[in-house]
Amino acid sequence: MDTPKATKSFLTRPENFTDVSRGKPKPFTLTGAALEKARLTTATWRLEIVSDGSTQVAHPRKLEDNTAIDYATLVELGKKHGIKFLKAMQCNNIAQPLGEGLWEGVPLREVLKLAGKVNNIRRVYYWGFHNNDPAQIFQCSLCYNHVMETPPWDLPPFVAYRLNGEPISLLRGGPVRMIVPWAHGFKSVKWLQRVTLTNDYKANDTYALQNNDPDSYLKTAAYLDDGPQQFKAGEPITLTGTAMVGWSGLKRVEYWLRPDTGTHGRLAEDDPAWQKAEWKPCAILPPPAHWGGSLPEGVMPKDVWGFAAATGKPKDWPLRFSIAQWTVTLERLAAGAYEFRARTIDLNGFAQPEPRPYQKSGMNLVQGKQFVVTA
Ligand SMILES: Nc1nc2c(c(=O)[nH]1)N[C@H]1C(S)=C(S)[C@@H](COP(=O)(O)O)O[C@H]1N2
Ligand SMILES: [Mo]
Repeated sequence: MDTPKATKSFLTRPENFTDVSRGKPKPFTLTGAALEKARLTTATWRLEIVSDGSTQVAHPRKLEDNTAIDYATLVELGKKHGIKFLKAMQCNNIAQPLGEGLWEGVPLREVLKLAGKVNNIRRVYYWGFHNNDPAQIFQCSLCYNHVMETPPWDLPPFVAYRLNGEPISLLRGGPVRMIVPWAHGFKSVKWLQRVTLTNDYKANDTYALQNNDPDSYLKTAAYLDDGPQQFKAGEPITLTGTAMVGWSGLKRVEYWLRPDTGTHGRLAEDDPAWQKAEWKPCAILPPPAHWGGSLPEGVMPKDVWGFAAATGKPKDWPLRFSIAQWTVTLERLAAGAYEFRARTIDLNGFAQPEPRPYQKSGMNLVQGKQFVVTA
């Protein structure tokens, strides 16, 4: 069999991400003076780092005394501490990933150091620009440990200022956005403006209000591409899709094909058919042969996190927190109607949606589709 070739581009153009934004008006609709007043231009952007009264912060960074961090300071910090990394954005409540980018930013821990010594801290709260209506605040939080200490093989949370080799657009949450690599989108606050250091130990996440698990992290799961639903008998049938590589990594993608059972593709989560399903392997596409063409101009593969300096190739494949592509070719199918499902197996050996089928900590139900083979 020939090695399947990647069919989709690796990075999503910033304007083609599926947008998930609250707010009225949405910050990216502001222009001119309103945009400047919102401090959402590179010249007017500021980041505050303050205590909520429960911690002691040696050098708080505040708007009122002109000590808030500006864009130039952040970019300067990036010259020393900046990291480029690949990551897909995914919403806790939307199955398909929203898009994948090459992000660039400074680890949040380096930015926090600009506020000096902090005592009595347990959590980091942060929010993005919003209007004066408190109901519009989009905020969330991380525990202090996860900000300051991440294992060397994991990406830390970032204060990000570039996407796909360009400044982050207003549409994608620029000029500066938080990116929490292992988390769903709601931790990656757009239009970042304020960090509050607190002794509180509880999550304050806006997303926790809708019964979402505020500590959920990215799940490994397979998704099906759209495509033809009719084929001719005798012709090979190629089906493709993507897989999100979550925190627990991706071992393989599998498919299950069976004759259509006449339920319009519906199969209850507790249907005994799941237990008898025969799963067979799909092929995961290899990394692009030439990373140069897959990365933004001027970005060297060896400078991307997780790539080997000597070879310019990713050390692991598929890359965690990114999107893998898979394909399978079905041969000699008899005429008839079929149901096709795909699932992932993570590096722990868990088949999707296990080990945590609870969907409010990240959607990952097994997807399926139907197709017909005509004589
Ligand atoms: N300030 C702000 N940041 C935000 C949001 C928001 O509404 N306001 N939505 C969050 C959610 S729920 C998701 S899934 C991601 C979506 O990122 P995207 O619009 O860049 O795809 O942004 C997150 N950051
Ligand atoms: Mo989301």
